[in-house]
Amino acid sequence: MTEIVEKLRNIAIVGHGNAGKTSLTEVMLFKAGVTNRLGRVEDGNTATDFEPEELKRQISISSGFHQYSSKKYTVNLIDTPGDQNFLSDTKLCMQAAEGIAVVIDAVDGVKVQTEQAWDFAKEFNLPCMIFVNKLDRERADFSRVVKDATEIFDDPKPIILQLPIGSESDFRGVVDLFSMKAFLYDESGKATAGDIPSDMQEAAETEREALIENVAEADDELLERYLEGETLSDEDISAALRKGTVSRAFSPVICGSATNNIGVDLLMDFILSSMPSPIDRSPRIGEDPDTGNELERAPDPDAPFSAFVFKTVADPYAGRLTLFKIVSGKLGGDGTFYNTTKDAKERFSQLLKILGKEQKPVTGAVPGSIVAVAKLKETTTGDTLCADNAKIRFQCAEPLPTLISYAIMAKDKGDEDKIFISLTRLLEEDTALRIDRNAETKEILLSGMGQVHIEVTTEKLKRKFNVQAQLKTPKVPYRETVKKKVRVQGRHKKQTGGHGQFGDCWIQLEPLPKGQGFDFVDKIVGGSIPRQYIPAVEKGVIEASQRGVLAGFPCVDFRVILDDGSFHAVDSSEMAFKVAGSLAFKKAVEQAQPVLLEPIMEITIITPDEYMGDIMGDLNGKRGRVLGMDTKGKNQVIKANVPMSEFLTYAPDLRSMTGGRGMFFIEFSHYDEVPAQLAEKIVEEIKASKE
Ligand SMILES: Nc1nc2c(ncn2[C@@H]2O[C@H](COP(=O)(O)OP(=O)(O)OP(=O)(O)O)[C@@H](O)[C@H]2O)c(=O)[nH]1
Ligand SMILES: [Mg+2]
Repeated sequence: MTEIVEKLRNIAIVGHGNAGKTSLTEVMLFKAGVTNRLGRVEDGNTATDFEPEELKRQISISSGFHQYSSKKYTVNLIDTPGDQNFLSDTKLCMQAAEGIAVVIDAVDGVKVQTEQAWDFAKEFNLPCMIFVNKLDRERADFSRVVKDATEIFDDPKPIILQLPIGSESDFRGVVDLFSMKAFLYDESGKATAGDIPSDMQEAAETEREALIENVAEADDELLERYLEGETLSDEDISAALRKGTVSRAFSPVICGSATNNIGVDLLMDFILSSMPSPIDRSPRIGEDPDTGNELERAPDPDAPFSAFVFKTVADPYAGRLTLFKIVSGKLGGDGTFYNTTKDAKERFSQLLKILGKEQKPVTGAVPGSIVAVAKLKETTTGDTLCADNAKIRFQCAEPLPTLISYAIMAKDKGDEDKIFISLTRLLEEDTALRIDRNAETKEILLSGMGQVHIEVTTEKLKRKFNVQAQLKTPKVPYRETVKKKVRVQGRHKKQTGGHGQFGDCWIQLEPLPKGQGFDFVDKIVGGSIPRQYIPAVEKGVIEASQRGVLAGFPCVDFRVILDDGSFHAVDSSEMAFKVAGSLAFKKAVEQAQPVLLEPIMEITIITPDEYMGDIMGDLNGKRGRVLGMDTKGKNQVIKANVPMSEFLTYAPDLRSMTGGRGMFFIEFSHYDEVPAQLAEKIVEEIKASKE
């Protein structure tokens, strides 16, 4: 059984959007005989892009899973999305892989999203290889891409394993520097091995020398022999190539063209020979849920069962599908396990493997397997599953933070609850979404990674749950505060006929420093207001502060000191003092120079150098304040404070400024005063919208 685990490969295909990951996956499945027709992204018939939202846009939105067998090996491919909007799924699904193949477009080169995927690999300590794709395209440039990759990716450092033969429309094959053979491809993707073309002989020899030196460095003993001038055998080099790849000493670079079916067979061979199996990875560390003590699980079939859930798919008919990776032990075709995260026992009736859009029952699975079950009751993404009698909890990666929010409403009146319930279901499968009900503005806020992400979500709402949603830019949660100290009287008196009402208080209102909220101080002496009425005054103040005098936003950062008042033996009541407190507060705010506060966000923008000018100009125009700048690889990183109101829809702006090459993170920072002129305009607009 250990041999099955040794011969298992879980490879995530990652890289920037449009690099050719889905096309490459398609060719691999075709070559392995899994499919009998080669699909194309343009025709909407690939094995791993099948959701209507993907077909419409011709991009991957959710990671696709598929499997092939070759030479007694089983290879699971995870075709991840490269678009910024869907990178959270990429990150979470990369956890199920033992190694990644980074696809780089030979024309576009390394992009910000390529770097992000590379950073995720580093975070998960995943071995990497690079496939330089689209060498058939006009302006494709293998050396430039490798040079860029070497500058940007230092850990693990790229090393060249192949050279392209011919370029652009004349791209015909590759020279393999390990076997020192040329592979030339015909139109069907069939390779003929032969001698290296004479004009490439010299370059190939130089590169082979560099390769062997790099590879030898992964093994001290080998390096010593190499430095002493010994000629290393093919077995030595091949073993060291595998060792260095698996230990992240380097990441081998190979090349080809997915759509022209060049170099794909060599990629498949490399996955078998040099990429890690579950056994090559160190045991996964977890903790005992009862004691918090560290525990570990190795990919041993005889160890107790443990697994973690990295993805959930919401299906309104078939129910929830839970995808998990088995870390240790075995699982049968049906049975039970324990969910440590939810503290719940779960039962499943059919273990499944995922083959594109289909699921196929399996009778069992070993460590390292990527499998799924349907209709679990409690389990969601990120949970740990394990044997009842050997509990463990693993740490899972968090989804990426959301970047953009929209107010979401039902198109048809009365569908609001349905929207909310359906969104909750979608949140199960897409953990990069967030919904909040804003108590202040009464809106349902849908937050995600970008505009396209939010749009796709409304399309899924329609398709999966048959509810139509409308999106609107959300309202900005402004606040109000005061700038001056004042003292006023609040007097509530109604003493005409029957039982009257009487409450009278004097309060001081003063500003507090930013972010301090609210403070109420009781300084009544001599019983000018009886004890039992003092909380009522405070209640009145709090109630009035919920709706500020400027535009009805909550008032914050102030102190109220109650220092005097009077009462009536019969007519005073809690209600009367509450009204008095409320009146006093409103009067005080009007005199205390009220101002509007707006939420300020901290934004981090990562962009290639050439767009810096445009981005900085745009930041200035949007009242941004730059906090600092830094470089990261070939990119610039800008940090700035920006008003939320100006950045509600920044994703499309940045996309158009940088041709999709820039990206950003944004999070709430603090509240700050709105410049007076602008505040006036906002207040007027809000008043007008209320009328
Ligand atoms: N000329 C050429 N085009 C290619 C090659 N590989 C892929 N393409 C085309 O590039 C486009 C994008 O390919 P995909 O396979 O969808 O790219 P992807 O990396 O999966 O993109 P996302 O899923 O959006 O991240 C499609 O139009 C493909 O036909 C190639 O080797 N050469
Ligand atoms: Mg794709």
